[in-house]
Amino acid sequence: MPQSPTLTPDVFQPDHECLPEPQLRALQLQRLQDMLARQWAHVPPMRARLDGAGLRPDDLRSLTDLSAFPFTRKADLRAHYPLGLVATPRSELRRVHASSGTSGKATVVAYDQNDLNVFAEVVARSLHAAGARPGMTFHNAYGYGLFTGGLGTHAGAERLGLCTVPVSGGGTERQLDLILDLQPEVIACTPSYALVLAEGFRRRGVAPHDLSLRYAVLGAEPWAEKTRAGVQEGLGVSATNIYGLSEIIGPGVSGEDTREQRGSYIWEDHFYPEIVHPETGEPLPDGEWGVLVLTSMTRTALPLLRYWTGDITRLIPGENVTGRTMRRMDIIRGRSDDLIILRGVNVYPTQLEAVLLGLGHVSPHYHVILTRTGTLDDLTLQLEVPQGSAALREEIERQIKAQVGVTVRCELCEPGQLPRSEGGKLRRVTDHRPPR
Ligand code: DLL
Repeated sequence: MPQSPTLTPDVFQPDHECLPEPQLRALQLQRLQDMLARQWAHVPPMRARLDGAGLRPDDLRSLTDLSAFPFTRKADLRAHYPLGLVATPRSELRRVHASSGTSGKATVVAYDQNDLNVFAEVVARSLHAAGARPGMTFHNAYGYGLFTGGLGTHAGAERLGLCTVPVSGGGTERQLDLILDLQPEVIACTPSYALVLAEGFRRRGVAPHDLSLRYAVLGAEPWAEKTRAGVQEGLGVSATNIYGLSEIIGPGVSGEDTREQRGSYIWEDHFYPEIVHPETGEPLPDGEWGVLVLTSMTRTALPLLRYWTGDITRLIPGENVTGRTMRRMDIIRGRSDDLIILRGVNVYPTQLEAVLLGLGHVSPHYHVILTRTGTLDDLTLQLEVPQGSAALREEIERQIKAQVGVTVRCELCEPGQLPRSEGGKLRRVTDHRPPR
Protein backbone atom coordinates (compact mmCIF):
# COMPACT_ATOMS: atom_id res chain seq x y z
CA MET A 1 0.00 0.00 0.00
CA PRO A 2 1.66 3.30 -0.98
CA GLN A 3 2.13 5.60 2.00
CA SER A 4 1.26 9.27 1.98
CA PRO A 5 4.48 11.23 2.59
CA THR A 6 2.55 13.69 4.77
CA LEU A 7 1.62 11.02 7.31
CA THR A 8 4.12 10.17 10.01
CA PRO A 9 3.96 6.41 10.31
CA ASP A 10 3.45 5.04 13.80
CA VAL A 11 6.95 3.68 14.28
CA PHE A 12 9.64 4.35 16.90
CA GLN A 13 12.17 6.06 14.61
CA PRO A 14 10.42 7.16 11.40
CA ASP A 15 13.56 8.87 10.04
CA HIS A 16 15.40 5.56 10.14
CA GLU A 17 12.70 2.94 9.72
CA CYS A 18 11.07 4.75 6.77
CA LEU A 19 14.22 6.03 5.06
CA PRO A 20 13.52 6.09 1.30
CA GLU A 21 15.00 2.98 -0.28
CA PRO A 22 17.71 4.64 -2.42
CA GLN A 23 19.00 6.45 0.69
CA LEU A 24 18.88 3.25 2.70
CA ARG A 25 20.95 1.39 0.09
CA ALA A 26 23.49 4.24 -0.05
CA LEU A 27 23.74 4.23 3.76
CA GLN A 28 24.25 0.46 3.77
CA LEU A 29 27.05 0.67 1.22
CA GLN A 30 28.79 3.39 3.21
CA ARG A 31 28.41 1.49 6.47
CA LEU A 32 29.63 -1.78 4.94
CA GLN A 33 32.72 -0.02 3.61
CA ASP A 34 33.39 1.57 7.03
CA MET A 35 32.92 -1.75 8.76
CA LEU A 36 35.32 -3.57 6.41
CA ALA A 37 37.92 -0.85 6.92
CA ARG A 38 37.50 -1.16 10.71
CA GLN A 39 37.93 -4.92 10.67
CA TRP A 40 40.92 -4.64 8.34
CA ALA A 41 42.61 -2.17 10.66
CA HIS A 42 41.81 -3.77 14.02
CA VAL A 43 41.09 -7.52 13.68
CA PRO A 44 44.24 -9.32 12.47
CA PRO A 45 42.60 -12.75 11.83
CA MET A 46 39.98 -11.14 9.59
CA ARG A 47 42.60 -9.09 7.76
CA ALA A 48 44.58 -12.29 7.15
CA ARG A 49 41.46 -13.92 5.75
CA LEU A 50 40.85 -11.10 3.28
CA ASP A 51 44.53 -11.15 2.30
CA GLY A 52 44.23 -14.90 1.69
CA ALA A 53 41.27 -14.28 -0.60
CA GLY A 54 43.10 -11.49 -2.44
CA LEU A 55 40.55 -8.93 -1.24
CA ARG A 56 40.85 -5.44 0.20
CA PRO A 57 38.10 -3.38 1.85
CA ASP A 58 37.95 -1.03 -1.14
CA ASP A 59 37.00 -3.95 -3.39
CA LEU A 60 33.47 -3.39 -2.08
CA ARG A 61 32.15 -0.78 -4.52
CA SER A 62 28.51 -1.85 -4.65
CA LEU A 63 26.21 -3.94 -2.49
CA THR A 64 26.40 -6.85 -4.95
CA ASP A 65 30.19 -6.99 -4.46
CA LEU A 66 29.53 -8.27 -0.94
CA SER A 67 28.94 -11.83 -2.18
CA ALA A 68 32.65 -12.05 -3.14
CA PHE A 69 33.64 -11.62 0.52
CA PRO A 70 34.10 -14.60 2.85
CA PHE A 71 31.56 -15.79 5.43
CA THR A 72 32.24 -15.68 9.15
CA ARG A 73 31.05 -18.71 11.13
CA LYS A 74 30.58 -19.73 14.74
CA ALA A 75 33.77 -21.79 14.37
CA ASP A 76 35.70 -18.54 13.82
CA LEU A 77 34.48 -17.16 17.15
CA ARG A 78 35.41 -20.44 18.83
CA ALA A 79 38.84 -20.51 17.18
CA HIS A 80 39.55 -17.03 18.56
CA TYR A 81 37.93 -17.64 21.96
CA PRO A 82 37.25 -15.60 23.97
CA LEU A 83 37.86 -12.12 22.52
CA GLY A 84 40.18 -12.62 19.55
CA LEU A 85 37.83 -10.98 17.01
CA VAL A 86 37.21 -7.88 19.09
CA ALA A 87 38.09 -4.64 17.28
CA THR A 88 38.33 -2.23 20.24
CA PRO A 89 40.79 -2.05 23.16
CA ARG A 90 39.75 -4.16 26.15
CA SER A 91 39.32 -1.04 28.28
CA GLU A 92 36.52 0.19 25.99
CA LEU A 93 34.37 -2.94 26.44
CA ARG A 94 31.30 -2.46 28.60
CA ARG A 95 29.68 -5.91 28.59
CA VAL A 96 30.08 -9.50 27.44
CA HIS A 97 27.44 -12.14 26.83
CA ALA A 98 27.98 -15.80 26.03
CA SER A 99 26.03 -18.69 24.58
CA SER A 100 26.68 -22.14 25.96
CA GLY A 101 26.55 -24.03 22.68
CA THR A 102 26.05 -27.77 22.44
CA SER A 103 29.68 -28.71 21.93
CA GLY A 104 33.02 -27.21 22.80
CA LYS A 105 33.60 -23.81 24.33
CA ALA A 106 31.00 -21.12 24.76
CA THR A 107 30.87 -18.29 22.25
CA VAL A 108 31.70 -14.99 23.93
CA VAL A 109 30.46 -11.74 22.41
CA ALA A 110 31.51 -8.25 23.48
CA TYR A 111 29.95 -4.78 23.40
CA ASP A 112 31.34 -1.29 23.78
CA GLN A 113 29.15 1.70 24.63
CA ASN A 114 28.25 2.29 20.98
CA ASP A 115 27.14 -1.35 20.64
CA LEU A 116 25.00 -1.13 23.78
CA ASN A 117 23.37 2.00 22.35
CA VAL A 118 22.63 0.20 19.07
CA PHE A 119 21.30 -2.79 21.02
CA ALA A 120 18.89 -0.66 23.06
CA GLU A 121 17.74 1.22 19.95
CA VAL A 122 16.89 -1.86 17.87
CA VAL A 123 15.12 -3.54 20.78
CA ALA A 124 13.14 -0.34 21.41
CA ARG A 125 12.08 -0.35 17.75
CA SER A 126 11.05 -4.00 18.02
CA LEU A 127 9.07 -3.48 21.24
CA HIS A 128 7.34 -0.45 19.72
CA ALA A 129 6.47 -2.46 16.60
CA ALA A 130 5.07 -5.18 18.88
CA GLY A 131 2.65 -2.63 20.40
CA ALA A 132 4.50 -1.40 23.49
CA ARG A 133 4.25 2.33 24.22
CA PRO A 134 5.97 4.57 26.81
CA GLY A 135 4.38 4.27 30.21
CA MET A 136 3.37 0.64 29.86
CA THR A 137 4.58 -2.06 32.27
CA PHE A 138 6.75 -4.81 30.83
CA HIS A 139 6.96 -8.34 32.28
CA ASN A 140 10.34 -9.57 31.07
CA ALA A 141 10.59 -13.35 31.39
CA TYR A 142 13.64 -13.80 29.18
CA GLY A 143 16.58 -15.15 31.16
CA TYR A 144 18.91 -12.53 32.68
CA GLY A 145 22.62 -13.32 32.73
CA LEU A 146 24.99 -14.44 30.02
CA PHE A 147 22.02 -15.02 27.66
CA THR A 148 21.28 -11.83 25.70
CA GLY A 149 17.49 -12.15 26.05
CA GLY A 150 16.93 -10.65 29.52
CA LEU A 151 19.40 -7.75 29.67
CA GLY A 152 19.01 -6.98 25.96
CA THR A 153 15.23 -6.52 26.07
CA HIS A 154 15.57 -4.77 29.43
CA ALA A 155 17.75 -1.97 28.00
CA GLY A 156 15.49 -1.61 24.97
CA ALA A 157 12.44 -1.33 27.20
CA GLU A 158 14.11 1.45 29.20
CA ARG A 159 15.05 3.23 25.97
CA LEU A 160 11.40 3.10 24.92
CA GLY A 161 10.14 4.24 28.32
CA LEU A 162 8.57 1.11 29.78
CA CYS A 163 8.54 0.09 33.43
CA THR A 164 10.28 -3.29 33.45
CA VAL A 165 9.60 -6.18 35.82
CA PRO A 166 12.89 -8.10 35.45
CA VAL A 167 11.49 -11.47 36.49
CA SER A 168 13.80 -13.60 34.25
CA GLY A 169 12.90 -17.24 33.45
CA GLY A 170 11.47 -20.00 35.67
CA GLY A 171 9.37 -19.96 38.84
CA THR A 172 6.08 -20.14 36.96
CA GLU A 173 3.75 -19.71 39.95
CA ARG A 174 5.57 -16.52 40.98
CA GLN A 175 5.37 -15.25 37.39
CA LEU A 176 1.60 -15.79 37.40
CA ASP A 177 1.30 -13.92 40.72
CA LEU A 178 3.41 -11.00 39.46
CA ILE A 179 1.32 -10.67 36.30
CA LEU A 180 -1.87 -10.60 38.35
CA ASP A 181 -0.45 -8.16 40.91
CA LEU A 182 1.54 -5.71 38.74
CA GLN A 183 -0.84 -5.70 35.76
CA PRO A 184 1.70 -5.47 32.90
CA GLU A 185 0.45 -4.71 29.38
CA VAL A 186 3.48 -6.29 27.67
CA ILE A 187 5.17 -9.65 28.20
CA ALA A 188 8.33 -10.99 26.59
CA CYS A 189 9.36 -14.65 26.76
CA THR A 190 9.92 -17.68 24.57
CA PRO A 191 6.78 -18.89 22.74
CA SER A 192 6.91 -22.23 24.54
CA TYR A 193 7.01 -20.45 27.89
CA ALA A 194 4.09 -18.22 26.93
CA LEU A 195 2.08 -21.43 26.47
CA VAL A 196 3.19 -22.63 29.91
CA LEU A 197 2.00 -19.36 31.46
CA ALA A 198 -1.30 -19.59 29.58
CA GLU A 199 -1.74 -23.12 30.89
CA GLY A 200 -1.02 -21.85 34.42
CA PHE A 201 -3.73 -19.20 34.20
CA ARG A 202 -6.19 -21.73 32.80
CA ARG A 203 -5.43 -24.01 35.76
CA ARG A 204 -6.06 -21.14 38.15
CA GLY A 205 -9.35 -20.36 36.44
CA VAL A 206 -8.23 -16.90 35.28
CA ALA A 207 -9.84 -16.03 31.93
CA PRO A 208 -7.61 -14.41 29.26
CA HIS A 209 -9.83 -11.31 29.07
CA ASP A 210 -9.33 -10.75 32.81
CA LEU A 211 -5.57 -10.40 32.32
CA SER A 212 -3.97 -6.98 31.87
CA LEU A 213 -1.68 -8.29 29.12
CA ARG A 214 -2.15 -6.90 25.61
CA TYR A 215 1.07 -7.67 23.75
CA ALA A 216 3.48 -10.64 23.78
CA VAL A 217 6.94 -10.37 22.24
CA LEU A 218 8.09 -13.89 21.48
CA GLY A 219 11.38 -15.23 20.21
CA ALA A 220 14.65 -17.07 20.89
CA GLU A 221 13.31 -20.34 19.41
CA PRO A 222 11.41 -21.34 16.28
CA TRP A 223 7.63 -21.16 16.41
CA ALA A 224 4.83 -21.63 13.92
CA GLU A 225 1.68 -19.63 13.17
CA LYS A 226 -0.59 -21.90 15.20
CA THR A 227 1.47 -21.31 18.33
CA ARG A 228 0.70 -17.64 17.81
CA ALA A 229 -3.00 -18.48 17.91
CA GLY A 230 -2.49 -20.54 21.08
CA VAL A 231 -0.68 -17.71 22.87
CA GLN A 232 -3.11 -15.06 21.67
CA GLU A 233 -6.10 -17.04 22.88
CA GLY A 234 -4.45 -18.27 26.06
CA LEU A 235 -3.17 -14.89 27.27
CA GLY A 236 -5.57 -12.54 25.48
CA VAL A 237 -2.77 -10.74 23.64
CA SER A 238 -1.50 -9.84 20.20
CA ALA A 239 1.67 -11.93 19.80
CA THR A 240 4.57 -10.90 17.57
CA ASN A 241 7.97 -12.26 16.73
CA ILE A 242 11.33 -10.88 17.83
CA TYR A 243 14.43 -12.43 16.32
CA GLY A 244 18.12 -12.15 16.96
CA LEU A 245 21.35 -13.89 17.89
CA SER A 246 24.14 -13.05 20.29
CA GLU A 247 26.85 -12.97 17.63
CA ILE A 248 25.08 -10.16 15.77
CA ILE A 249 23.72 -8.34 18.85
CA GLY A 250 21.06 -10.40 20.67
CA PRO A 251 17.27 -9.91 20.39
CA GLY A 252 16.26 -7.05 18.08
CA VAL A 253 17.86 -7.94 14.77
CA SER A 254 14.27 -7.93 13.54
CA GLY A 255 10.77 -7.52 14.93
CA GLU A 256 7.22 -7.92 13.74
CA ASP A 257 4.53 -5.22 13.71
CA THR A 258 1.44 -6.03 15.73
CA ARG A 259 -0.83 -4.36 13.15
CA GLU A 260 0.47 -6.55 10.38
CA GLN A 261 1.79 -9.84 11.90
CA ARG A 262 3.34 -10.70 8.61
CA GLY A 263 7.10 -11.09 8.96
CA SER A 264 9.75 -9.34 11.05
CA TYR A 265 11.34 -6.07 9.93
CA ILE A 266 15.10 -6.43 9.78
CA TRP A 267 16.69 -3.23 11.13
CA GLU A 268 18.63 -2.93 7.92
CA ASP A 269 20.45 0.27 8.76
CA HIS A 270 22.42 -1.80 11.32
CA PHE A 271 22.29 -5.39 10.03
CA TYR A 272 22.71 -6.19 6.34
CA PRO A 273 20.76 -9.33 5.41
CA GLU A 274 21.43 -11.88 2.67
CA ILE A 275 19.76 -15.21 1.98
CA VAL A 276 22.12 -17.82 0.57
CA HIS A 277 21.88 -21.40 -0.62
CA PRO A 278 22.58 -23.75 2.33
CA GLU A 279 25.08 -25.85 0.37
CA THR A 280 26.66 -23.54 -2.19
CA GLY A 281 26.50 -20.25 -0.28
CA GLU A 282 25.30 -18.50 -3.45
CA PRO A 283 23.00 -15.50 -2.86
CA LEU A 284 19.31 -16.23 -3.45
CA PRO A 285 16.70 -13.70 -4.58
CA ASP A 286 14.09 -12.25 -2.22
CA GLY A 287 11.28 -14.76 -1.70
CA GLU A 288 13.46 -17.88 -1.75
CA TRP A 289 14.18 -19.89 1.38
CA GLY A 290 17.80 -20.32 2.44
CA VAL A 291 20.29 -19.51 5.19
CA LEU A 292 20.17 -16.02 6.66
CA VAL A 293 23.57 -14.33 6.56
CA LEU A 294 24.00 -11.06 8.46
CA THR A 295 26.67 -8.37 8.53
CA SER A 296 26.68 -6.16 11.61
CA MET A 297 27.56 -2.85 9.98
CA THR A 298 27.51 -0.52 12.98
CA ARG A 299 28.99 -2.69 15.73
CA THR A 300 32.33 -1.32 16.85
CA ALA A 301 33.53 -3.91 19.41
CA LEU A 302 32.55 -7.00 17.46
CA PRO A 303 31.75 -6.31 13.81
CA LEU A 304 31.09 -9.55 11.91
CA LEU A 305 31.21 -9.87 8.15
CA ARG A 306 28.63 -12.11 6.44
CA TYR A 307 27.88 -14.13 9.59
CA TRP A 308 26.38 -17.53 8.75
CA THR A 309 23.43 -17.69 11.19
CA GLY A 310 22.41 -21.23 10.17
CA ASP A 311 18.78 -20.06 10.38
CA ILE A 312 16.52 -20.94 7.46
CA THR A 313 14.15 -18.19 6.38
CA ARG A 314 13.35 -15.96 3.41
CA LEU A 315 12.96 -12.25 2.75
CA ILE A 316 9.30 -11.51 2.11
CA PRO A 317 8.78 -9.86 -1.26
CA GLY A 318 6.19 -7.13 -1.81
CA GLU A 319 4.84 -4.08 -0.08
CA ASN A 320 4.12 -3.75 3.61
CA VAL A 321 1.36 -1.79 5.30
CA THR A 322 3.36 0.01 7.97
CA GLY A 323 5.28 2.57 5.89
CA ARG A 324 8.70 1.10 6.69
CA THR A 325 11.19 0.66 3.86
CA MET A 326 13.12 -2.13 5.53
CA ARG A 327 12.65 -5.71 4.40
CA ARG A 328 10.82 -8.34 6.41
CA MET A 329 12.01 -11.87 7.09
CA ASP A 330 9.65 -14.81 7.43
CA ILE A 331 9.61 -17.19 10.42
CA ILE A 332 12.68 -19.32 11.05
CA ARG A 333 11.80 -22.70 9.61
CA GLY A 334 14.63 -24.24 11.54
CA ARG A 335 18.37 -24.11 11.70
CA SER A 336 20.38 -25.63 8.91
CA ASP A 337 21.94 -27.80 11.62
CA ASP A 338 18.50 -28.73 13.10
CA LEU A 339 17.56 -30.17 9.82
CA ILE A 340 16.48 -33.77 10.24
CA ILE A 341 17.21 -35.82 7.15
CA LEU A 342 14.92 -38.79 7.55
CA ARG A 343 15.49 -41.44 4.93
CA GLY A 344 16.45 -38.74 2.46
CA VAL A 345 13.65 -36.32 3.20
CA ASN A 346 14.48 -32.94 4.78
CA VAL A 347 12.28 -32.21 7.79
CA TYR A 348 12.32 -29.30 10.22
CA PRO A 349 10.58 -29.82 13.58
CA THR A 350 8.44 -26.75 12.87
CA GLN A 351 6.90 -28.50 9.86
CA LEU A 352 5.69 -31.29 12.16
CA GLU A 353 4.41 -28.68 14.60
CA ALA A 354 2.42 -26.98 11.87
CA VAL A 355 0.66 -30.25 10.94
CA LEU A 356 -0.09 -31.10 14.56
CA LEU A 357 -1.51 -27.75 15.43
CA GLY A 358 -3.50 -27.73 12.21
CA LEU A 359 -5.32 -30.76 13.53
CA GLY A 360 -6.87 -28.54 16.17
CA HIS A 361 -7.48 -30.93 19.02
CA VAL A 362 -3.79 -31.61 19.66
CA SER A 363 -1.96 -29.56 22.28
CA PRO A 364 1.17 -27.70 21.16
CA HIS A 365 3.43 -29.84 23.37
CA TYR A 366 5.44 -32.35 21.41
CA HIS A 367 8.86 -33.97 21.39
CA VAL A 368 10.81 -35.66 18.61
CA ILE A 369 13.01 -38.71 19.26
CA LEU A 370 15.38 -39.94 16.58
CA THR A 371 16.68 -43.51 16.66
CA ARG A 372 18.29 -45.87 14.19
CA THR A 373 17.47 -49.48 13.36
CA GLY A 374 20.26 -50.97 11.27
CA THR A 375 21.01 -48.23 8.76
CA LEU A 376 17.57 -46.64 8.75
CA ASP A 377 16.56 -43.67 10.84
CA ASP A 378 13.23 -43.61 12.68
CA LEU A 379 11.34 -40.63 14.03
CA THR A 380 9.04 -41.00 17.02
CA LEU A 381 6.77 -38.11 17.69
CA GLN A 382 5.55 -37.87 21.27
CA LEU A 383 2.39 -35.87 21.78
CA GLU A 384 0.19 -34.86 24.64
CA VAL A 385 -3.44 -35.70 23.95
CA PRO A 386 -6.19 -36.07 26.53
CA GLN A 387 -7.88 -39.45 26.02
CA GLY A 388 -5.92 -40.15 22.85
CA SER A 389 -7.22 -42.98 20.70
CA ALA A 390 -5.57 -45.30 18.20
CA ALA A 391 -7.66 -43.65 15.48
CA LEU A 392 -6.27 -40.21 16.32
CA ARG A 393 -2.73 -41.57 16.33
CA GLU A 394 -3.22 -43.04 12.88
CA GLU A 395 -4.77 -39.82 11.60
CA ILE A 396 -1.74 -37.81 12.75
CA GLU A 397 0.66 -40.27 11.16
CA ARG A 398 -1.37 -40.12 7.93
CA GLN A 399 -1.44 -36.30 7.86
CA ILE A 400 2.30 -36.02 8.47
CA LYS A 401 2.95 -38.50 5.66
CA ALA A 402 0.65 -36.53 3.36
CA GLN A 403 1.86 -33.04 4.24
CA VAL A 404 5.54 -33.48 5.09
CA GLY A 405 6.31 -36.66 3.15
CA VAL A 406 7.83 -38.72 5.96
CA THR A 407 6.68 -41.76 7.91
CA VAL A 408 6.72 -41.18 11.65
CA ARG A 409 5.62 -43.21 14.64
CA CYS A 410 3.31 -41.33 16.91
CA GLU A 411 3.23 -41.92 20.67
CA LEU A 412 0.38 -40.36 22.66
CA CYS A 413 0.83 -39.43 26.28
CA GLU A 414 -1.26 -37.77 28.96
CA PRO A 415 -1.20 -33.96 29.27
CA GLY A 416 1.66 -32.73 31.45
CA GLN A 417 4.05 -35.61 30.69
CA LEU A 418 6.35 -33.96 28.15
CA PRO A 419 9.10 -31.53 29.15
CA ARG A 420 7.95 -27.92 29.52
CA SER A 421 9.94 -24.76 28.99
CA GLU A 422 11.43 -23.41 32.20
CA GLY A 423 11.75 -20.03 30.53
CA GLY A 424 14.84 -20.88 28.48
CA LYS A 425 14.95 -22.42 25.04
CA LEU A 426 13.02 -25.68 24.80
CA ARG A 427 14.82 -28.54 23.09
CA ARG A 428 12.28 -30.29 20.86
CA VAL A 429 14.52 -33.05 19.53
CA THR A 430 16.42 -35.85 21.28
CA ASP A 431 18.81 -37.55 18.89
CA HIS A 432 19.82 -41.10 19.92
CA ARG A 433 21.33 -41.94 16.54
CA PRO A 434 24.97 -43.01 16.65
CA PRO A 435 27.22 -40.92 14.38
CA ARG A 436 27.46 -42.35 10.88
O1 DLL B 1 18.15 -16.22 21.29
C1 DLL B 1 18.52 -13.86 21.17
C2 DLL B 1 17.07 -13.64 21.44
C3 DLL B 1 16.63 -13.48 22.74
C4 DLL B 1 16.18 -13.52 20.40
C5 DLL B 1 15.29 -13.24 23.00
C6 DLL B 1 14.84 -13.26 20.64
C7 DLL B 1 14.41 -13.11 21.93
P1 DLL B 1 21.09 -16.81 20.96
O2 DLL B 1 20.97 -17.45 22.28
O3 DLL B 1 22.43 -16.47 20.44
O4 DLL B 1 20.28 -15.46 20.92
O5 DLL B 1 20.35 -17.77 19.92
C8 DLL B 1 20.19 -17.38 18.59
O6 DLL B 1 18.11 -18.60 18.42
O7 DLL B 1 20.23 -18.19 15.58
C9 DLL B 1 17.91 -18.80 16.10
O8 DLL B 1 18.28 -20.11 15.76
C10 DLL B 1 17.14 -18.81 17.41
N1 DLL B 1 16.15 -17.72 17.44
C11 DLL B 1 16.25 -16.51 18.01
N2 DLL B 1 15.10 -15.81 17.83
C12 DLL B 1 14.28 -16.60 17.10
C13 DLL B 1 12.96 -16.44 16.57
C14 DLL B 1 18.93 -15.30 21.13
N3 DLL B 1 12.25 -15.36 16.76
C15 DLL B 1 19.41 -18.41 17.84
N4 DLL B 1 12.46 -17.47 15.84
C16 DLL B 1 19.12 -17.96 16.42
C17 DLL B 1 13.16 -18.58 15.64
C18 DLL B 1 14.95 -17.81 16.84
N5 DLL B 1 14.39 -18.79 16.13
